[in-house]
Amino acid sequence: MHIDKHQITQHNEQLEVSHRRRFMRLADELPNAEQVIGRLVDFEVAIPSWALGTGGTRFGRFSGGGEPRNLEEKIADIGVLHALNRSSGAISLHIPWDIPEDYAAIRSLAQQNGLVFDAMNSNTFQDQPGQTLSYKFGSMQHVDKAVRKQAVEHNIEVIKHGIELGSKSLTVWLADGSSFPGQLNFRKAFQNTLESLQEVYEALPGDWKMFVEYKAFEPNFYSTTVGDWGQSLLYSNKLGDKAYTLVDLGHHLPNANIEQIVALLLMEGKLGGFHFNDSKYGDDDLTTGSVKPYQLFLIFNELVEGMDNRGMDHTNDLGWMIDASHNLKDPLEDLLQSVEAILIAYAQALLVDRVALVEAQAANDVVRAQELLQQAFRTDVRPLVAEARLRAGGALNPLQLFRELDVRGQLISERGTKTTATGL
Ligand code: RM4
Ligand code: MN
Ligand code: MN
Repeated sequence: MHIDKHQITQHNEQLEVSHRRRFMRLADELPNAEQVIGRLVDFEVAIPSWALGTGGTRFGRFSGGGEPRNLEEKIADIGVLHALNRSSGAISLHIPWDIPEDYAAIRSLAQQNGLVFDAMNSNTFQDQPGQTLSYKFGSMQHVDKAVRKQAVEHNIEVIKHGIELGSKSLTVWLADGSSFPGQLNFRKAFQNTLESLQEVYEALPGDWKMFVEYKAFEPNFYSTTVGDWGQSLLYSNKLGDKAYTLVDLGHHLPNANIEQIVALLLMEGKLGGFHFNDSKYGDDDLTTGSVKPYQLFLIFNELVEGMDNRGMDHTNDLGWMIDASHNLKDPLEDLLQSVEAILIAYAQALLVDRVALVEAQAANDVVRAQELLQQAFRTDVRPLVAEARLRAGGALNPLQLFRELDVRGQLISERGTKTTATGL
């Protein structure tokens, strides 16, 4: 499945007149439309290899048709997304689900699709066929040194695959924790995990980053060994300059103030990566922006303010990634929606009048401060996002074109109706 330039051009020609009208009206009202467009053109969000198949719940999995059967097909799927929106030019691999057989071939396939390799993910939350020791009672925290060693070696293996592909970061998410009080000694579990992470850190190339992802609960339900941003920050501070905290939006307890967490991690120079998704209750992994778009905007507001405060490059200094996995929608349509929601929230955050906000805060003008944020949030920035995409060579309406071209139908005829992507 490949999308030709002329198919995009043809689609854009049909929508051009009405787009131009809406865009001109909006650009006219905004003081910084061109600057926002420039930022949007540069912005990239990595796509996780495990989001391309239909996700399941613990009760069942309903595979969709045409799911990618191997790494090559996953790269092709993300190539389609990137051709449509020009903002998904990176793939994040999960090992062992995506072990490359031929590095050079995979690198060149990615290049043909305009993709680079984002963070590599290790997996010590499942036992693999033929694995010597089990992770049933944890991996890096395990009471048995031999299990910890196996987990460390797996992570070093993942780094090696990443080096071959040109990745520059490793994300470690651990399912480690306990489900019953008394099961674990919290301090020992922490120390064991720290020691294991230190060994992995030692193997990290000089220009790599390590992201320590936290999660409040699940699969363990009493304690998690990297359970919140405080614990993740402890680990990354102890590990060193190449270690950072990774925030996954779905990994907090209900109603957590994620925007405040983001602000403080940025202040400490310890925010490294970001996993976008949305949720109502727990780690629901729903489409980004589908449930709480205002929260997404408030998070972006802190991201933009905090990155600017430290002189950070918006596109490259943080690892941006979607981490969602769905069981109702076409995964590719879902990802197109997520990327769009991210770009919308980012554009809105770029519209906040920062000078006026600082003044309102200094004057304790609470009403004005709220008005300034909501003025930005209530602006329909979709024409700016579409204009950025147009200038970057993408489709004015990626989702519409995806359906017009019957991409899923073509994938089903290429791959069949009963394919199952490796992953969760
Ligand atoms: C976890 C976490 C990780 C991802 C796995 C598949 O809940 O979000 O980032 O590696 O799911
Ligand atoms: Mn995640
Ligand atoms: Mn998750």
